[in-house]
Amino acid sequence: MAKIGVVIGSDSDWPVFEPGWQILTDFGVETEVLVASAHRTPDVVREFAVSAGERGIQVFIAVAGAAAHLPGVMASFTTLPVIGVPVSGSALKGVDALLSIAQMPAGVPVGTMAIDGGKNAALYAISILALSNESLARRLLDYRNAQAEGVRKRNDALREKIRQKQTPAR
Ligand code: RP5
Repeated sequence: MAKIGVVIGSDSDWPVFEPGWQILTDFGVETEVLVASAHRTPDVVREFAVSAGERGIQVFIAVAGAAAHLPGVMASFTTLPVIGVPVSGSALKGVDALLSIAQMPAGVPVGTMAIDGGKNAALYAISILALSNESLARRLLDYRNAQAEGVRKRNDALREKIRQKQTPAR
């Protein structure tokens, strides 16, 4: 079974990724989560990246805030796809992390999500795995269809509310 390696720069980043972890779990995708920092524990980061193949990891998600080097450092140690999630918890509200993660020099890419975009990181990772996993591809389509149905229902509810307000009381 395909596995996603999730590395978060600090346990304080977990609330940003927890909704994404929930999605991965709901899709039946196994995760291996590690707290490790590109600055504070660089050796642990390297070990996690280079040993991925033997543990069945196919995609990495790296979540970090402030001067967020973690996704880029992970990507430097592996050719597996690395999806970066900038965290908003800094004085610059995540703009620092967004630029650090997105502005990788050419040669070692990191796919960058929105600030605090943990859910999309999970869905993007699933879409990569779904390229070679039909059952995941079907579940991803079901997820999209359910989402579209939710929008239709909210549209109907809002239009009904507006209609009732427009109807003059007798
Ligand atoms: C970054 O510094 C982490 O990813 C986190 O977003 C931020 C603060 O870390 P803590 O001081 O909460 O451990 O490296």
